[in-house]
Amino acid sequence: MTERSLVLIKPDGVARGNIGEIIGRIERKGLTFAAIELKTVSEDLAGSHYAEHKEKPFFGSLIEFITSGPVVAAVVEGPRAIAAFRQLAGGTDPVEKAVPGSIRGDLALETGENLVHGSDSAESAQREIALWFPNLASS
Ligand code: DAT
Ligand code: MG
Repeated sequence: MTERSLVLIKPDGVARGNIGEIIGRIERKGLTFAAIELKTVSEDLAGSHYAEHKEKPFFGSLIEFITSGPVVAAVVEGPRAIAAFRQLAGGTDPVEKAVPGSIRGDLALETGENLVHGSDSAESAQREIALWFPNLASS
């Protein structure tokens, strides 16, 4: 079944010049892009996107980081796209939970600056796509 996932290349990935590297890995896996856009992230959008983490001690630094520069927001599409991209991304902590061959495992050093976001479930994907791409028809 074809799925859609909301993928972000976070400000560290854009600033480090990793857009092409990350897009290349997504395309090599066989996933396709239903939407892709360079975006400046407002505090409002950041807070809604990360609402599940509102009570966490790192919430403030997370919002500061994700609003610190432009991100690439994309809707990635394909069979099992949600799980497929989470595998491409690797563990949240790019060292402690390093997955060799993954985006974070290969390219990131810190949990706070781990290059990419990918929706973690079908419900999250639907919510996040509506938030970032309100004009994209849901399917
Ligand atoms: P993921 O991005 O793998 O879905 P998450 O949803 O648990 O991870 O957390 C969202 C982001 O918040 C994560 O990519 C980086 C940051 N984060 C998570 N846990 C953290 C921690 N213990 N310290 C600092 N930042 C953290
Ligand atoms: Mg998450």
